Amino acid sequence: MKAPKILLLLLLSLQVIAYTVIADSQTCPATNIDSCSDGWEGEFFPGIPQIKYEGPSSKNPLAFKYYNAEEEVLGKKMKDWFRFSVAFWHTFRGTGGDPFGAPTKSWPWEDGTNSLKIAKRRMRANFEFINKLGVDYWCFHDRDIAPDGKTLEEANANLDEVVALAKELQGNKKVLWGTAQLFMHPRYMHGGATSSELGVYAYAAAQVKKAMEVTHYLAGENYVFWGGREGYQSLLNTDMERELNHLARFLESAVAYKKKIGFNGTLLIEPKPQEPTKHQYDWDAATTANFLRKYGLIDEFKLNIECNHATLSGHSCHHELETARINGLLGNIDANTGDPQVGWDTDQFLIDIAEATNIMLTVIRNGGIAPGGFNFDAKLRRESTDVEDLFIGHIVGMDTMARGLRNAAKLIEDGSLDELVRKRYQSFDSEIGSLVEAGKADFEFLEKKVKEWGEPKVASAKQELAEMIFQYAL
Ligand code: XLS
Ligand code: NI
Ligand code: NI
Repeated sequence: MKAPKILLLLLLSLQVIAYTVIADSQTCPATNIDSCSDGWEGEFFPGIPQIKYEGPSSKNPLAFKYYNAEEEVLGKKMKDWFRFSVAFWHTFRGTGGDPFGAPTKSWPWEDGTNSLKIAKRRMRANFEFINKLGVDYWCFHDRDIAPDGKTLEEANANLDEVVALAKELQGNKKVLWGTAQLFMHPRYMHGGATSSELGVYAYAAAQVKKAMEVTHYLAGENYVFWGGREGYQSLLNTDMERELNHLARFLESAVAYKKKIGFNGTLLIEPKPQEPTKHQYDWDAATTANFLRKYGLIDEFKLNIECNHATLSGHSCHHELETARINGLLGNIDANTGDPQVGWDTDQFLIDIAEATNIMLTVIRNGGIAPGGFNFDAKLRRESTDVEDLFIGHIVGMDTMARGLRNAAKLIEDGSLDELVRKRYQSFDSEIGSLVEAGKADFEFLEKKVKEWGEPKVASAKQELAEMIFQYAL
Protein backbone atom coordinates (compact mmCIF):
# COMPACT_ATOMS: atom_id res chain seq x y z
CA MET A 1 0.00 0.00 0.00
CA LYS A 2 1.22 3.48 -0.82
CA ALA A 3 1.99 5.83 2.05
CA PRO A 4 -0.92 8.27 1.40
CA LYS A 5 -3.38 5.33 1.45
CA ILE A 6 -2.02 4.05 4.75
CA LEU A 7 -2.29 7.56 6.13
CA LEU A 8 -5.88 7.88 4.95
CA LEU A 9 -6.84 4.56 6.54
CA LEU A 10 -5.11 5.54 9.73
CA LEU A 11 -6.92 8.84 9.82
CA LEU A 12 -10.26 7.18 9.15
CA SER A 13 -9.78 4.63 11.89
CA LEU A 14 -8.66 7.37 14.30
CA GLN A 15 -11.80 9.27 13.48
CA VAL A 16 -13.95 6.23 14.23
CA ILE A 17 -12.13 5.75 17.54
CA ALA A 18 -12.48 9.43 18.36
CA TYR A 19 -16.16 9.39 17.49
CA THR A 20 -16.79 6.32 19.67
CA VAL A 21 -15.00 7.89 22.62
CA ILE A 22 -16.95 11.10 22.17
CA ALA A 23 -20.27 9.33 21.79
CA ASP A 24 -19.61 7.20 24.84
CA SER A 25 -18.97 10.12 27.14
CA GLN A 26 -22.37 11.81 26.63
CA THR A 27 -21.11 14.64 24.59
CA CYS A 28 -22.17 16.79 21.75
CA PRO A 29 -20.57 15.20 18.68
CA ALA A 30 -18.85 17.75 16.50
CA THR A 31 -20.48 16.16 13.47
CA ASN A 32 -23.93 16.99 14.80
CA ILE A 33 -23.31 20.22 16.63
CA ASP A 34 -26.70 21.78 15.86
CA SER A 35 -28.56 19.17 17.83
CA CYS A 36 -26.95 20.48 21.03
CA SER A 37 -28.03 23.70 22.63
CA ASP A 38 -25.62 26.43 23.67
CA GLY A 39 -26.58 25.37 27.14
CA TRP A 40 -25.15 21.87 26.86
CA GLU A 41 -27.83 19.83 28.52
CA GLY A 42 -25.70 17.30 30.37
CA GLU A 43 -22.72 17.52 32.66
CA PHE A 44 -19.34 18.42 31.23
CA PHE A 45 -17.56 16.23 33.73
CA PRO A 46 -19.81 13.21 34.18
CA GLY A 47 -18.49 10.78 36.74
CA ILE A 48 -16.41 13.44 38.50
CA PRO A 49 -17.89 14.01 41.96
CA GLN A 50 -17.69 17.08 44.15
CA ILE A 51 -14.06 16.96 45.33
CA LYS A 52 -13.96 16.45 49.09
CA TYR A 53 -11.35 16.32 51.83
CA GLU A 54 -10.64 12.70 52.76
CA GLY A 55 -7.43 13.12 54.78
CA PRO A 56 -3.82 11.99 54.28
CA SER A 57 -4.61 8.26 54.26
CA SER A 58 -6.90 8.53 51.23
CA LYS A 59 -5.65 7.08 47.97
CA ASN A 60 -8.51 8.59 45.97
CA PRO A 61 -7.02 10.78 43.22
CA LEU A 62 -10.26 12.79 43.13
CA ALA A 63 -10.11 13.84 46.79
CA PHE A 64 -8.06 16.27 48.86
CA LYS A 65 -5.61 14.70 51.26
CA TYR A 66 -4.35 17.93 52.88
CA TYR A 67 -6.51 20.83 51.70
CA ASN A 68 -9.43 21.10 54.07
CA ALA A 69 -11.20 24.34 53.11
CA GLU A 70 -12.94 25.06 56.43
CA GLU A 71 -10.11 23.99 58.76
CA GLU A 72 -8.48 26.83 60.65
CA VAL A 73 -4.72 27.29 60.60
CA LEU A 74 -3.27 30.16 62.65
CA GLY A 75 -6.76 31.56 63.15
CA LYS A 76 -7.79 31.64 59.50
CA LYS A 77 -9.65 29.10 57.36
CA MET A 78 -7.51 27.38 54.76
CA LYS A 79 -9.73 28.64 51.97
CA ASP A 80 -9.13 32.22 53.16
CA TRP A 81 -5.37 31.78 53.27
CA PHE A 82 -5.36 30.69 49.66
CA ARG A 83 -8.34 32.10 47.75
CA PHE A 84 -7.54 29.57 45.00
CA SER A 85 -8.35 30.44 41.43
CA VAL A 86 -8.59 28.51 38.15
CA ALA A 87 -6.85 30.10 35.14
CA PHE A 88 -9.30 29.95 32.24
CA TRP A 89 -6.59 30.12 29.59
CA HIS A 90 -4.75 27.00 30.70
CA THR A 91 -7.68 24.91 31.86
CA PHE A 92 -10.09 25.73 29.05
CA ARG A 93 -7.94 27.00 26.20
CA GLY A 94 -4.80 24.92 26.69
CA THR A 95 -4.59 22.54 23.76
CA GLY A 96 -1.33 20.74 24.42
CA GLY A 97 0.03 22.12 21.15
CA ASP A 98 3.71 23.07 21.13
CA PRO A 99 6.07 24.45 18.46
CA PHE A 100 6.74 20.89 17.31
CA GLY A 101 3.34 19.32 17.52
CA ALA A 102 -0.38 19.66 17.04
CA PRO A 103 -2.85 19.93 19.92
CA THR A 104 -3.24 16.74 21.90
CA LYS A 105 -6.32 17.52 23.94
CA SER A 106 -9.78 17.15 22.52
CA TRP A 107 -12.19 17.97 25.30
CA PRO A 108 -15.62 16.58 24.53
CA TRP A 109 -17.36 19.96 24.55
CA GLU A 110 -15.03 21.46 21.92
CA ASP A 111 -15.70 21.31 18.18
CA GLY A 112 -12.37 22.71 17.02
CA THR A 113 -13.75 26.21 16.43
CA ASN A 114 -13.41 29.48 18.29
CA SER A 115 -17.06 30.38 17.79
CA LEU A 116 -19.23 32.30 20.23
CA LYS A 117 -21.33 29.20 20.67
CA ILE A 118 -18.37 27.17 21.88
CA ALA A 119 -17.10 30.10 23.96
CA LYS A 120 -20.37 30.05 25.87
CA ARG A 121 -20.28 26.32 26.27
CA ARG A 122 -16.73 26.56 27.65
CA MET A 123 -17.93 29.12 30.16
CA ARG A 124 -20.51 26.64 31.40
CA ALA A 125 -17.79 23.99 31.65
CA ASN A 126 -15.66 26.49 33.61
CA PHE A 127 -18.30 26.95 36.28
CA GLU A 128 -19.03 23.24 36.58
CA PHE A 129 -15.29 22.71 37.01
CA ILE A 130 -14.92 25.44 39.65
CA ASN A 131 -17.95 24.21 41.55
CA LYS A 132 -16.84 20.58 41.57
CA LEU A 133 -13.29 21.52 42.55
CA GLY A 134 -14.62 23.73 45.35
CA VAL A 135 -12.69 26.93 44.59
CA ASP A 136 -14.19 30.41 44.71
CA TYR A 137 -12.27 32.29 42.01
CA TRP A 138 -11.31 32.27 38.37
CA CYS A 139 -9.02 34.42 36.20
CA PHE A 140 -9.21 35.23 32.49
CA HIS A 141 -7.83 37.18 29.56
CA ASP A 142 -10.42 38.92 27.36
CA ARG A 143 -9.49 36.83 24.34
CA ASP A 144 -9.55 33.49 26.20
CA ILE A 145 -13.20 33.75 27.01
CA ALA A 146 -14.53 35.27 23.81
CA PRO A 147 -13.46 35.26 20.17
CA ASP A 148 -11.62 38.29 18.82
CA GLY A 149 -13.34 40.32 16.11
CA LYS A 150 -12.42 41.98 12.84
CA THR A 151 -12.94 45.33 14.54
CA LEU A 152 -12.72 46.47 18.13
CA GLU A 153 -16.50 46.87 18.15
CA GLU A 154 -16.99 43.26 17.04
CA ALA A 155 -14.50 41.94 19.62
CA ASN A 156 -16.20 43.95 22.36
CA ALA A 157 -19.65 42.70 21.34
CA ASN A 158 -18.39 39.08 21.49
CA LEU A 159 -16.90 39.73 24.90
CA ASP A 160 -20.11 41.31 26.17
CA GLU A 161 -22.12 38.28 25.15
CA VAL A 162 -19.86 35.80 26.96
CA VAL A 163 -19.44 38.06 29.98
CA ALA A 164 -23.23 38.37 30.32
CA LEU A 165 -23.43 34.58 30.49
CA ALA A 166 -20.54 34.41 32.98
CA LYS A 167 -22.33 36.92 35.20
CA GLU A 168 -25.47 34.80 35.08
CA LEU A 169 -23.60 31.57 35.89
CA GLN A 170 -21.18 33.01 38.42
CA GLY A 171 -23.41 32.87 41.52
CA ASN A 172 -21.22 33.32 44.56
CA LYS A 173 -18.00 32.68 42.61
CA LYS A 174 -15.82 35.66 41.79
CA VAL A 175 -13.16 36.83 39.40
CA LEU A 176 -9.80 36.97 41.19
CA TRP A 177 -8.41 38.99 38.30
CA GLY A 178 -9.02 39.81 34.71
CA THR A 179 -6.52 40.94 32.11
CA ALA A 180 -6.21 41.88 28.45
CA GLN A 181 -4.36 39.66 26.05
CA LEU A 182 -1.89 42.04 24.39
CA PHE A 183 0.47 39.49 22.92
CA MET A 184 -1.28 37.04 20.58
CA HIS A 185 -2.53 39.29 17.77
CA PRO A 186 0.12 40.24 15.17
CA ARG A 187 -0.58 43.95 15.78
CA TYR A 188 1.17 43.50 19.14
CA MET A 189 4.39 42.14 17.67
CA HIS A 190 6.34 45.19 18.95
CA GLY A 191 4.38 45.27 22.21
CA GLY A 192 1.20 47.05 23.27
CA ALA A 193 1.98 49.99 25.55
CA THR A 194 5.60 49.92 24.38
CA SER A 195 4.95 49.45 20.67
CA SER A 196 6.73 51.81 18.31
CA GLU A 197 3.34 52.40 16.63
CA LEU A 198 0.92 54.94 18.06
CA GLY A 199 -2.06 53.09 16.59
CA VAL A 200 -1.08 49.96 18.50
CA TYR A 201 -0.63 51.89 21.76
CA ALA A 202 -4.15 53.23 21.25
CA TYR A 203 -5.55 49.78 20.44
CA ALA A 204 -3.95 48.36 23.59
CA ALA A 205 -5.48 51.19 25.61
CA ALA A 206 -8.92 50.50 24.18
CA GLN A 207 -8.56 46.79 24.89
CA VAL A 208 -7.44 47.36 28.49
CA LYS A 209 -10.28 49.85 29.00
CA LYS A 210 -12.80 47.20 27.99
CA ALA A 211 -11.08 44.43 29.97
CA MET A 212 -11.15 46.62 33.08
CA GLU A 213 -14.85 47.31 32.55
CA VAL A 214 -15.76 43.64 32.28
CA THR A 215 -13.54 42.68 35.23
CA HIS A 216 -15.38 45.31 37.26
CA TYR A 217 -18.75 44.04 36.00
CA LEU A 218 -17.83 40.49 37.09
CA ALA A 219 -16.95 41.74 40.59
CA GLY A 220 -13.25 41.18 39.94
CA GLU A 221 -11.02 41.83 42.93
CA ASN A 222 -7.85 42.63 40.97
CA TYR A 223 -6.70 43.49 37.48
CA VAL A 224 -3.37 42.21 36.06
CA PHE A 225 -0.85 43.69 33.65
CA TRP A 226 1.48 41.07 32.33
CA GLY A 227 3.65 42.71 29.69
CA GLY A 228 4.18 39.72 27.43
CA ARG A 229 5.66 41.77 24.62
CA GLU A 230 6.49 44.91 26.59
CA GLY A 231 10.21 44.57 26.10
CA TYR A 232 12.70 44.39 23.27
CA GLN A 233 14.54 42.00 20.99
CA SER A 234 17.45 44.34 20.24
CA LEU A 235 18.65 47.58 21.82
CA LEU A 236 20.03 48.68 18.46
CA ASN A 237 16.56 49.46 17.12
CA THR A 238 14.94 50.33 20.45
CA ASP A 239 14.51 53.63 22.30
CA MET A 240 14.25 52.03 25.71
CA GLU A 241 13.77 55.30 27.58
CA ARG A 242 10.89 56.32 25.32
CA GLU A 243 9.24 52.89 25.58
CA LEU A 244 9.43 52.94 29.38
CA ASN A 245 7.96 56.46 29.43
CA HIS A 246 5.10 55.19 27.27
CA LEU A 247 4.53 52.24 29.58
CA ALA A 248 4.31 54.59 32.55
CA ARG A 249 1.81 56.83 30.70
CA PHE A 250 -0.24 53.78 29.84
CA LEU A 251 -0.35 52.63 33.47
CA GLU A 252 -1.22 56.15 34.64
CA SER A 253 -4.18 56.10 32.28
CA ALA A 254 -5.24 52.73 33.68
CA VAL A 255 -5.18 54.18 37.22
CA ALA A 256 -7.26 57.15 36.07
CA TYR A 257 -9.78 54.92 34.33
CA LYS A 258 -10.05 52.59 37.31
CA LYS A 259 -11.01 55.57 39.45
CA LYS A 260 -13.38 56.92 36.84
CA ILE A 261 -15.43 53.70 36.69
CA GLY A 262 -15.31 53.12 40.45
CA PHE A 263 -13.32 49.89 40.19
CA ASN A 264 -11.82 49.29 43.61
CA GLY A 265 -9.79 46.21 42.71
CA THR A 266 -6.01 46.19 43.04
CA LEU A 267 -3.94 46.78 39.92
CA LEU A 268 -1.17 44.20 39.70
CA ILE A 269 1.96 43.96 37.59
CA GLU A 270 3.28 40.47 36.91
CA PRO A 271 7.06 40.44 36.49
CA LYS A 272 8.73 38.09 34.02
CA PRO A 273 12.26 38.45 32.66
CA GLN A 274 11.80 37.19 29.12
CA GLU A 275 9.68 34.99 26.87
CA PRO A 276 8.30 35.94 24.44
CA THR A 277 10.61 38.98 24.25
CA LYS A 278 14.32 38.63 24.86
CA HIS A 279 14.09 41.22 27.60
CA GLN A 280 10.85 42.13 29.33
CA TYR A 281 10.74 45.48 31.12
CA ASP A 282 9.07 44.03 34.25
CA TRP A 283 12.11 41.76 34.69
CA ASP A 284 11.58 40.89 38.36
CA ALA A 285 10.05 42.30 41.54
CA ALA A 286 12.93 44.69 42.29
CA THR A 287 13.08 46.05 38.73
CA THR A 288 9.33 46.56 38.69
CA ALA A 289 9.34 48.27 42.10
CA ASN A 290 12.03 50.65 40.84
CA PHE A 291 9.99 51.44 37.73
CA LEU A 292 6.87 52.12 39.81
CA ARG A 293 8.82 54.39 42.18
CA LYS A 294 10.49 56.33 39.38
CA TYR A 295 7.16 57.14 37.77
CA GLY A 296 5.26 57.84 41.02
CA LEU A 297 3.04 54.77 40.63
CA ILE A 298 4.22 52.82 43.67
CA ASP A 299 1.03 53.42 45.68
CA GLU A 300 -1.27 52.44 42.83
CA PHE A 301 0.08 48.98 42.02
CA LYS A 302 1.05 45.72 43.67
CA LEU A 303 2.83 42.71 42.22
CA ASN A 304 1.58 39.37 41.01
CA ILE A 305 4.50 37.02 41.63
CA GLU A 306 4.63 33.90 39.46
CA CYS A 307 6.98 31.20 40.74
CA ASN A 308 8.08 30.04 37.28
CA HIS A 309 8.87 33.64 36.32
CA ALA A 310 10.91 33.99 39.51
CA THR A 311 13.15 31.11 38.56
CA LEU A 312 13.46 32.36 34.98
CA SER A 313 14.88 35.59 36.39
CA GLY A 314 17.47 33.65 38.35
CA HIS A 315 15.73 34.03 41.72
CA SER A 316 13.76 31.64 43.87
CA CYS A 317 10.03 32.15 44.22
CA HIS A 318 10.68 32.80 47.91
CA HIS A 319 13.09 35.61 47.03
CA GLU A 320 10.57 37.30 44.75
CA LEU A 321 7.81 37.00 47.33
CA GLU A 322 10.02 38.40 50.09
CA THR A 323 11.13 41.27 47.84
CA ALA A 324 7.49 42.09 47.13
CA ARG A 325 6.51 41.72 50.80
CA ILE A 326 9.20 43.96 52.28
CA ASN A 327 8.27 46.65 49.75
CA GLY A 328 4.59 46.39 50.65
CA LEU A 329 3.87 45.11 47.15
CA LEU A 330 2.78 41.50 47.58
CA GLY A 331 -0.55 41.36 45.77
CA ASN A 332 -1.11 37.92 44.29
CA ILE A 333 0.64 34.65 43.51
CA ASP A 334 0.52 32.80 40.19
CA ALA A 335 1.09 29.41 41.75
CA ASN A 336 3.10 27.26 39.41
CA THR A 337 6.60 25.97 38.95
CA GLY A 338 9.15 25.36 36.21
CA ASP A 339 11.34 22.37 35.52
CA PRO A 340 15.01 22.72 36.55
CA GLN A 341 16.07 20.87 33.41
CA VAL A 342 14.05 23.06 31.07
CA GLY A 343 14.79 26.72 30.63
CA TRP A 344 11.35 28.17 29.92
CA ASP A 345 7.98 28.92 31.45
CA THR A 346 6.64 25.37 31.65
CA ASP A 347 3.79 26.44 33.98
CA GLN A 348 3.55 23.19 35.91
CA PHE A 349 1.44 22.56 38.97
CA LEU A 350 3.64 23.08 42.01
CA ILE A 351 4.33 19.85 43.88
CA ASP A 352 7.46 20.69 45.87
CA ILE A 353 6.50 20.74 49.54
CA ALA A 354 9.62 22.61 50.66
CA GLU A 355 8.93 25.30 48.06
CA ALA A 356 5.31 25.53 49.19
CA THR A 357 6.48 25.91 52.81
CA ASN A 358 8.77 28.81 51.86
CA ILE A 359 5.94 30.47 49.95
CA MET A 360 3.61 30.16 52.91
CA LEU A 361 6.21 31.51 55.35
CA THR A 362 6.11 34.74 53.34
CA VAL A 363 2.32 34.75 52.98
CA ILE A 364 1.87 34.28 56.72
CA ARG A 365 4.37 37.05 57.46
CA ASN A 366 2.38 39.20 55.06
CA GLY A 367 -0.77 38.54 57.10
CA GLY A 368 -2.35 36.72 54.14
CA ILE A 369 -2.69 37.57 50.48
CA ALA A 370 -6.22 39.03 50.19
CA PRO A 371 -7.56 40.68 48.09
CA GLY A 372 -5.17 38.61 45.98
CA GLY A 373 -5.07 34.85 45.96
CA PHE A 374 -3.36 31.81 44.50
CA ASN A 375 -4.10 31.57 40.82
CA PHE A 376 -3.16 28.27 39.22
CA ASP A 377 -1.40 29.68 36.20
CA ALA A 378 -0.54 26.06 35.46
CA LYS A 379 -1.29 23.62 32.72
CA LEU A 380 -1.38 19.91 32.14
CA ARG A 381 1.55 18.36 30.34
CA ARG A 382 1.03 17.84 26.63
CA GLU A 383 0.80 14.11 27.25
CA SER A 384 -1.97 14.34 29.89
CA THR A 385 -5.14 14.11 27.90
CA ASP A 386 -7.97 12.85 30.14
CA VAL A 387 -10.59 15.27 31.38
CA GLU A 388 -10.01 14.02 34.94
CA ASP A 389 -6.36 15.13 34.63
CA LEU A 390 -7.62 18.73 34.84
CA PHE A 391 -8.98 17.95 38.30
CA ILE A 392 -5.98 15.92 39.41
CA GLY A 393 -3.57 18.75 38.47
CA HIS A 394 -5.47 21.27 40.56
CA ILE A 395 -6.01 18.86 43.46
CA VAL A 396 -2.30 18.08 43.78
CA GLY A 397 -1.51 21.80 43.51
CA MET A 398 -3.97 22.63 46.28
CA ASP A 399 -2.78 19.77 48.48
CA THR A 400 0.83 20.88 48.05
CA MET A 401 0.00 24.43 49.12
CA ALA A 402 -2.01 23.10 52.07
CA ARG A 403 1.01 21.07 53.19
CA GLY A 404 3.11 24.20 52.84
CA LEU A 405 0.68 26.13 55.02
CA ARG A 406 0.62 23.47 57.74
CA ASN A 407 4.44 23.27 57.73
CA ALA A 408 4.91 27.02 57.82
CA ALA A 409 2.42 27.30 60.68
CA LYS A 410 4.38 24.57 62.53
CA LEU A 411 7.62 26.52 62.04
CA ILE A 412 6.08 29.76 63.23
CA GLU A 413 4.41 28.17 66.26
CA ASP A 414 7.63 26.36 67.17
CA GLY A 415 9.53 29.63 66.98
CA SER A 416 13.08 28.19 66.80
CA LEU A 417 13.72 29.53 63.32
CA ASP A 418 12.56 33.03 64.26
CA GLU A 419 14.68 32.80 67.39
CA LEU A 420 17.74 31.79 65.34
CA VAL A 421 17.24 34.83 63.09
CA ARG A 422 16.59 37.13 66.05
CA LYS A 423 19.81 35.99 67.74
CA ARG A 424 21.78 36.54 64.55
CA TYR A 425 21.09 40.25 64.63
CA GLN A 426 21.03 40.74 68.40
CA SER A 427 24.10 43.01 68.44
CA PHE A 428 21.87 45.60 66.75
CA ASP A 429 19.45 45.36 69.70
CA SER A 430 22.10 47.07 71.86
CA GLU A 431 22.13 50.79 72.60
CA ILE A 432 24.65 51.58 69.86
CA GLY A 433 22.91 49.22 67.42
CA SER A 434 19.68 51.12 67.97
CA LEU A 435 21.48 54.39 67.21
CA VAL A 436 22.70 52.87 63.91
CA GLU A 437 19.21 51.70 62.99
CA ALA A 438 17.76 55.08 63.86
CA GLY A 439 20.29 56.80 61.59
CA LYS A 440 21.97 58.49 64.54
CA ALA A 441 25.46 57.02 64.31
CA ASP A 442 27.73 58.73 61.84
CA PHE A 443 31.09 57.44 60.55
CA GLU A 444 33.19 59.44 63.05
CA PHE A 445 31.18 58.09 65.97
CA LEU A 446 31.55 54.54 64.67
CA GLU A 447 35.28 54.98 64.14
CA LYS A 448 35.56 55.92 67.81
CA LYS A 449 33.65 52.77 68.74
CA VAL A 450 36.02 50.58 66.73
CA LYS A 451 38.96 52.06 68.61
CA GLU A 452 37.16 51.34 71.88
CA TRP A 453 35.90 47.81 70.99
CA GLY A 454 38.82 46.46 68.94
CA GLU A 455 38.35 43.50 66.60
CA PRO A 456 34.68 42.35 66.55
CA LYS A 457 33.69 38.77 67.35
CA VAL A 458 31.81 37.29 64.40
CA ALA A 459 29.29 34.53 65.14
CA SER A 460 28.33 31.52 63.03
CA ALA A 461 25.44 32.00 60.57
CA LYS A 462 24.00 28.62 61.63
CA GLN A 463 22.71 27.92 58.13
CA GLU A 464 22.77 24.14 58.57
CA LEU A 465 20.88 24.46 61.83
CA ALA A 466 18.29 26.67 60.10
CA GLU A 467 17.97 24.05 57.36
CA MET A 468 17.65 21.30 59.96
CA ILE A 469 14.84 23.12 61.74
CA PHE A 470 13.16 23.78 58.39
CA GLN A 471 13.22 20.18 57.28
CA TYR A 472 11.91 18.87 60.61
CA ALA A 473 8.71 20.70 59.74
CA LEU A 474 8.24 19.09 56.33
C1 XLS B 1 2.66 34.23 31.07
C2 XLS B 1 1.91 34.83 32.16
C3 XLS B 1 0.44 35.04 31.85
C4 XLS B 1 -0.16 36.00 32.84
C5 XLS B 1 -1.45 36.58 32.40
O1 XLS B 1 3.79 33.82 31.23
O2 XLS B 1 2.08 34.06 33.30
O3 XLS B 1 -0.24 33.84 31.85
O4 XLS B 1 -0.33 35.42 34.08
O5 XLS B 1 -1.34 37.30 31.22
NI1 NI C 1 1.02 34.31 35.15
NI1 NI D 1 3.86 32.61 33.12
